[in-house]
Amino acid sequence: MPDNWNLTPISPTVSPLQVRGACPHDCPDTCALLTTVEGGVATRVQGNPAHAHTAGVLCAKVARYPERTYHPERILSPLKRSGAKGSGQFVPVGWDEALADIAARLQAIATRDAQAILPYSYAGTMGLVQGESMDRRFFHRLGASLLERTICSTAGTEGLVHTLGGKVGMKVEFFAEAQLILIWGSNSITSNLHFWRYAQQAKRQGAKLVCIDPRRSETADKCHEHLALRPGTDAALALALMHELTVHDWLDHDYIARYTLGWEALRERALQWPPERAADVCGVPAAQIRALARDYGTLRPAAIRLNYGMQRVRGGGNATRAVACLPALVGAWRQRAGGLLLSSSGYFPVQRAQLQRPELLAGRQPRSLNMATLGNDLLRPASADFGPRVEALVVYNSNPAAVAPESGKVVQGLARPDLFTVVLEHFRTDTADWADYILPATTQLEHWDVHLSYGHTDVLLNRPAIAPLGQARSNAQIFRDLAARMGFTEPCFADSDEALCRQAFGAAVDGALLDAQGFAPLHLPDAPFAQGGFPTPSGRCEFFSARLAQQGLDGLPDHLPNHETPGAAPQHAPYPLAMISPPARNFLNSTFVNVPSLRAAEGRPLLEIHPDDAQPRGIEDGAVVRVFNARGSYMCHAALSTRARPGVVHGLGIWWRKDGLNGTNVNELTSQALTDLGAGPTFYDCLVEVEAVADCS
Ligand SMILES: Nc1nc2c(c(=O)[nH]1)N[C@H]1C(S)=C(S)[C@@H](COP(=O)(O)OP(=O)(O)OC[C@H]3O[C@@H](n4cnc5c(=O)[nH]c(N)nc54)[C@H](O)[C@@H]3O)O[C@H]1N2
Ligand SMILES: Nc1nc2c(c(=O)[nH]1)N[C@H]1C(S)=C(S)[C@@H](COP(=O)(O)OP(=O)(O)OC[C@H]3O[C@@H](n4cnc5c(=O)[nH]c(N)nc54)[C@H](O)[C@@H]3O)O[C@H]1N2
Ligand code: SF4
Ligand SMILES: [Mo]
Repeated sequence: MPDNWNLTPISPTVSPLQVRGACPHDCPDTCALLTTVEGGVATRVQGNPAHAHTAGVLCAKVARYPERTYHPERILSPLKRSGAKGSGQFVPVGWDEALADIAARLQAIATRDAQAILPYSYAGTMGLVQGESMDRRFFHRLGASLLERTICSTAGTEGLVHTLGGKVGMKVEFFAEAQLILIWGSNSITSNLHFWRYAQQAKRQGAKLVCIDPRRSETADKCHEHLALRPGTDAALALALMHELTVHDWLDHDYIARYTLGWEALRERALQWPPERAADVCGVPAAQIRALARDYGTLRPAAIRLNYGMQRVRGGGNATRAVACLPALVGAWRQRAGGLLLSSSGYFPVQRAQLQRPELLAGRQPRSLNMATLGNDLLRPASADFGPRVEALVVYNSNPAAVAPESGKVVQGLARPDLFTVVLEHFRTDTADWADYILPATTQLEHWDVHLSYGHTDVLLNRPAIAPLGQARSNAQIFRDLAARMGFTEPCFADSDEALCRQAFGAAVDGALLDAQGFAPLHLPDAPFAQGGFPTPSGRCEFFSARLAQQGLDGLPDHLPNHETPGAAPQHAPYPLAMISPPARNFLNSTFVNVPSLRAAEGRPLLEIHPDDAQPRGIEDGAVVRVFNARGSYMCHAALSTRARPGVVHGLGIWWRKDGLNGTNVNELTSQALTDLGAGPTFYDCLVEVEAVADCS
């Protein structure tokens, strides 16, 4: 069936103009943007009031988009390293010279073994065109190493896949009609603002809001209840809730019998988790667990907003499975305002094979490297097991020196004189500092793209509002240009960015509607699992997963203690505090850290620490502290705060390393250990010690 995508370009002569776009950031809200353009300059970026989820409101970060776009430090021409690696010395060069040199260097490596080339990208833009189209074609054709893009969500994803069948769940708008909302591992006011609007609506209509989070976050402040459990203990809590639902018979037996699998086995496991046992593990009062179970067992509709904050620990996959079992037990899915939402991205009919062209591998099966272990992999020698040493790294849409775990090793790898590094960027990030070439990329205001959402169920189109600044080119254009230099002649390397937009969804989405209003809804039932129909192999909610059992894993969800539990192993003894490092409100991972107004709002790199932990260490509010473990050390200012529970400290936000008092950030401390399912990183499974530093700044 032909698609009806028209993609009319904007008129360059009308001024002022309002151009419809989409927020590109890694945020569940995927807002619809309206950019005002005057004389070719973007003067204002607002939320599109016509888009219901955006409702005309943007977060503080993206409301500052012109400030970021026209930032005096934007990279506007290709830069070639002119001093020692990491010296920060670069000279501008023309595109022809840069592309020719990069192509020659990659070609020389590929002639020996293309797997020595590693692409590294994540979600700097979530756009399907600038994030996962021409780039994938290029690396597939080359035969480069594949990248497992695990850095954020794979533990939770696998947890959902093995329970509900995929990244599917409630429609976000129906949270507004719930009577009970569990906000679980999510600081919604910071990282999911437009969901919070619906939660507020529910609250005004009498709903009870409960926050489950080790940190007393801004969101916890505004909920009726806050359960401040220890990091990595969510499965224990969920099992104790099941215990209570079972012993009080707050179960929907009919739903369980018709639409679930493995209840008898799960029941037995749950009965091993009386609230006292979980209270011990989670560090919360048993009475609080009992009260939560009563609410969840008796209030309807009951909705859970799960977020990825709770799966960045060893047992993150199992914890997601345990929580995802709860709605089926009480039949919450029967109502459209009941159930659970972690991610809605599985609903979108993206034509990934069309976009990425895996057939360009032509039968080759390159090795696959996990982006969460970049530090180790950059330092590994060639071996039969590993394959060739990584000789070239091409980074785009990511800032691994700042965001990847155990960043001391990442930086040691980037500093290798024999590593050829190309970084496509807007700014001189911590990663770009180590590049051999920095290539200037366009921002969302300057290129075409099309977006799914992981927080709502609309497709969004992004039309360029302004011409590329300086010599910037879109990621897709840069890989198209590199393909041409490498002599790749397959017709798919000629596809324009607009053609890629069309290919992302084809006829599966109403292109005319997208063209006209900038967004188009998917057509989905309001209560997707009211009568079962889960996208699992059995069609049921799988409490017991035969697929996991076949892999030799536990078929039932269980509580798995963190890799790093205070006192559990001799090597952990010197590090008694658990550190989590959740998002800062005014940054988006490590993006926006260099935007002056947002940086001013965020203040300076901080460690939140409870007064009971600070006092015996002689740490005063505002003092410079050294946070350390066997992997490294990070210096910042202490914020004495009861937002922290005793025993847990918080290093908020992903500041750039170069902003740290000793040139590091929190990821100097995090480990490369992986999660139980999905081989994800364990950022919040990290023990540290903190000491006051005599004098510094
Ligand atoms: N402003 C802003 N928004 C963002 C981001 C950002 O950096 N800044 N990041 C974006 C990205 S990449 C993502 S993946 C999404 C979601 O990003 P998430 O990482 O899910 O972020 P939050 O919603 O802040 O939720 C994290 C919450 O989980 C809590 N937490 C930590 N450990 C545990 C635990 O073991 N159990 C439980 N129950 N809670 C725990 C933290 O204290 C924090 O309040 O947000 C996106 N939105
Ligand atoms: N300690 C700790 N570490 C974490 C987390 C945590 O909670 N704690 N969260 C983790 C999570 S959830 C995630 S998702 C990762 C995020 O890690 P990343 O995906 O690396 O996210 P950012 O740090 O925002 O870096 C994105 C970069 O892409 C660039 N960019 C944006 N748009 C474009 C474009 O169109 N073209 C090109 N070439 N570049 C572009 C931006 O300028 C920015 O520097 O970090 C993880 N790291
Ligand atoms: S970062 Fe999130 S809340 Fe902010 S504009 Fe983008 S999608 Fe909306
Ligand atoms: Mo993420």
